[in-house]
Amino acid sequence: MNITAAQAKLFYVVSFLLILNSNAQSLGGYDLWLGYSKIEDPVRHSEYQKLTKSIFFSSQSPILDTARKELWRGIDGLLGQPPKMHDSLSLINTMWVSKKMNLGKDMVNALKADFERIGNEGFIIKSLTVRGKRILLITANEDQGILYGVFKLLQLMKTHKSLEGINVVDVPKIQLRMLNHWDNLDRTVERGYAGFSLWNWQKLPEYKDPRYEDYARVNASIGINATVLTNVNANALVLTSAYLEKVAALAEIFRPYGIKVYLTARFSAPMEIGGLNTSDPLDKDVINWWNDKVEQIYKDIPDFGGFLVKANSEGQPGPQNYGRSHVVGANMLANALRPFKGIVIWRAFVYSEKDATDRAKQAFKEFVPYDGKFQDNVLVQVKNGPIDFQPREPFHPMFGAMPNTPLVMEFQITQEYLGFSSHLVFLPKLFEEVLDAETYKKGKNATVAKVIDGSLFNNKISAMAGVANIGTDLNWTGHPFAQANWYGYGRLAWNPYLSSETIAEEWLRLTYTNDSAFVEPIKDLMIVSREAVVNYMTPLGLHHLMDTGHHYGPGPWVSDLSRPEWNPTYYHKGDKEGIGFDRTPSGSDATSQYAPEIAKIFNTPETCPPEYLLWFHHLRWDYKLKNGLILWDAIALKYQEGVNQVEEMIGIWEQIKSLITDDQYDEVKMLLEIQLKEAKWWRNACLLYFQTFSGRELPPGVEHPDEKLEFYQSLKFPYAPGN
Ligand code: BDP
Repeated sequence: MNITAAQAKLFYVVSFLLILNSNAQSLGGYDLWLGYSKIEDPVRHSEYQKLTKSIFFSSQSPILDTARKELWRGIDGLLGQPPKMHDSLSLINTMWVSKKMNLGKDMVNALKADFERIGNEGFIIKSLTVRGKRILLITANEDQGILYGVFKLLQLMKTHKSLEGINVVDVPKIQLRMLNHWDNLDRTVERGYAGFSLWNWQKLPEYKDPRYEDYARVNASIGINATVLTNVNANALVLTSAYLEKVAALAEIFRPYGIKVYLTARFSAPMEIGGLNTSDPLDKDVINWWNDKVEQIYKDIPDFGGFLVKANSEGQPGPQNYGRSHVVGANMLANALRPFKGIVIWRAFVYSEKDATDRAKQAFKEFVPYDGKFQDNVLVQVKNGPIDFQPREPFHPMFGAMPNTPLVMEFQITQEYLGFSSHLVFLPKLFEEVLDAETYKKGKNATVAKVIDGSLFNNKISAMAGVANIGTDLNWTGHPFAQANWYGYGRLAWNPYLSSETIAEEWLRLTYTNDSAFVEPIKDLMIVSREAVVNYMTPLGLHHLMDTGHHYGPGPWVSDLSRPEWNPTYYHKGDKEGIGFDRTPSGSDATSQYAPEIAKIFNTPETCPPEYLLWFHHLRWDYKLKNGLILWDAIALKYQEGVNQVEEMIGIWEQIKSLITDDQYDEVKMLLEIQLKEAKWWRNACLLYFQTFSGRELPPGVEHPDEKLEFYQSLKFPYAPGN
């Protein structure tokens, strides 16, 4: 077929427009997944224009105002012209945004079943015919549902989904979808790699940084409805009047976005800021102090969420300082909060240097006997694995073991053990692995997700928490792809059954472009990134090999720390014979904390999934794996595989160069080069060190380290961030 000059010109114009047809972020990533650049696809543009030509949106509340503002902003950006919005319903309206109570009886009846399903936060987006006219309806029982529905509609438009015959009924499966900020009052962020804390305590309450509202908006867009502002290693000062005023100012900004504020409560606060000489939870003065404190908080912040508490963990004060249990401590605070409908979230991250039991067993041992003893406004927050946010851990055995206590899943979004904000690691892959894990606690299909969403044991309250990776960096998260971890965490808190592939695709389309030439390969890159980091840091079930304090880089040789269970050598137990932690009945017997069906699988190296092999077994260097390799070779090849995977990731990134802006490309390219350098560093340091035990040569295919072990051991990082 011959093409004319005019056709050729048209082709170039269209191609040019297609390149522009991206959601390319402005302001170096500040927009996150919420940039609303104009949709150039003519078909979608005209479809959306027709549907949103005249919008009936009556807002009578702050949350509805937020929703209305967002809809206006989104349509203005996506379609290139502001929509016409009306407060009263008329025949010309092509779109209705309305709560159930403002809909006509007939429509409510027609949607009865949907309204019953969606609770307080769910929404319905539906294409309907009313008196012969097609309309697009967003409705919900409550304001918050409308807000989430508006965000959903804009996301559908951004990703060019047809709204023809649309029928979306969506409801969060988990009630409390929380961020945990490990932010200190001096604005440093424990384990934060994206700058300083967003909360400018010095200038609050008067100075309200516009960024606070942007923060709330972004969180609302993925359904996050709760935020703990302060570090679990808590500072009692935040509970003083001077700070509570500041907290109240933040709460006021977040309220129209449906986000409640929580604080961490330092257990010794009655002594530190209350002038008492004890913090014993059974002491009358202590009880009164907390009651008064809580009352004071609710005066300033009527919808205050409650307290998150790290007690008797890593040196933090707690009820055990007075010979009282976690239950007594948690219930005392729960009693203070109950009249105001506040809750206590009590962390189960406990292990003691005085207890010789395998650290992986201690939280279970301490908490499971308390099942059913906490007040009904207490939740127990459990990290995803039994040690500490490692690149890979088996799921925490507490999930499924406390049927009468609502358990909160605690994920770490900030990459403390996964390359800080320099490495591209797509965490929803890790989160999904944990959520999908089978507990066998009530027969088959009793996954961790079902424990968390309360469906397995009919818990009345459900929650998920993510340790935030957010800071003052222009793009919020340091690494542009770390934004995907924030996004993905929010999506999984909304629906823990979503697949990581779905999430990656959504995020890429919303953040970069709808061009599948970009989306498909980069989705693959994201999916492989989690396995890559496991391979180059801690393959085959190895864990806790990082350097001390800052946790940056490898330190498998560290063995001189004051607490035995802080030493990497405690975990890998490398010796002349072999390597790995025996957690079977012949060792620490940690496997007995799982259901027998799982314990059986973990207990024998032949049936144990290879990814957990050295988590549960101490094996000889020449142990033969199912794939025919001896253990030493398998470890070495896994480390190499991790490095190779990063090289592949770089190769994929190079291929998409022309599809995004130079700035977007360069930023990630430079970070991937750091990741590659550090992957090699991990491989070299760990293999050289383990080689001192195995005494074996590196197998063919594994690159030889360019430095000696002593070099890697000599590296020091006094200013590594987040410590
Ligand atoms: C560890 C972190 C430490 C936290 C602790 C916790 O290194 O900074 O305080 O977890 O979760 O992973 O309490």
